[in-house]
Amino acid sequence: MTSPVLYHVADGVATITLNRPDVLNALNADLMRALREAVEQAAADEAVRAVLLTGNGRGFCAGADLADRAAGSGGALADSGTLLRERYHPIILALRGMAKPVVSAVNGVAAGAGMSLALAADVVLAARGASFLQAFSKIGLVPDAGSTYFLPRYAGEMRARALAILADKISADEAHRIGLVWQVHEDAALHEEAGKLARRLAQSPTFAYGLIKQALNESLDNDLPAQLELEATLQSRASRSEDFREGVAAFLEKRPPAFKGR
Ligand code: T3D
Repeated sequence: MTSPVLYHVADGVATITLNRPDVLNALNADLMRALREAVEQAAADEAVRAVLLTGNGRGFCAGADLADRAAGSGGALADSGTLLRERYHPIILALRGMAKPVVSAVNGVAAGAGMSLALAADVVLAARGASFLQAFSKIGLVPDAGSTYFLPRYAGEMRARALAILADKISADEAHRIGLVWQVHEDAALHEEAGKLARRLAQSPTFAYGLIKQALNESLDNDLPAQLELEATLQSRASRSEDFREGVAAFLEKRPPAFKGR
């Protein structure tokens, strides 16, 4: 049987590919299980210093597999809240919380929880032909898997409300314009550009990246004194790292740094 998620490590980058192209990589129980395993493996593996999340075929991810839901996988009567807590939340929290950078390469449509998944990355790249859709309200659901957290923070409150309520599909260029995407690349170039970026990140100061993620994860929930204190605590740890010593030495010796990630 074909694996619903492909996992490949090279050059310090774990590439996780959603692999149900016939249904635009919709999230069924098997895919969710495999995705969680892949994300947790990437987070735990010290040889992995960056993660690249993408989709196989013409879609990135069409969100929850509605046929699977209708057919009763996970229990026809299963409560969506239970499914979210058991299947989705551990993945979103692991992507967000892992102490290494995550890049999503959105190769095609990202709908519903598929859009949430894309936005859970630290850097979102998209193909020009990709699109984004808060599909939830079209089927009488509420945005989930972090969409109501990420959207107002990235795009602002009005755009978050309009995207969630209207559920209109927006292009990659529009997503870039409103702050949901870092860069848009031509369709044929996305894979190469995303790989290049992930490999660059995998050569960079991973320990500091973990601390940067922590600072930004907590930023919008803190007031200024609390955030200043968090920065000082994290900087104290960063300044004791091998990479900091190497970074300063490389600067003074006018050579590129060779970061080890610790
Ligand atoms: O209870 C819970 O599970 C809670 C969790 C909820 C999380 C959620 O994500 S809810 C939102 C679920 N997702 C959607 O509602 C999106 C549904 N899909 C679409 O609206 C469209 O497919 C797209 C806009 C994403 C793409 O449209 P298009 O025209 O490019 O492709 P298509 O022809 O609609 O889809 C291609 C195939 O994929 C098609 O199969 P077929 O006809 O070739 O055999 C289609 O049925 C299948 N597909 C697309 N999305 C899903 C799907 N199959 C199952 N589940 C899907 N979500």
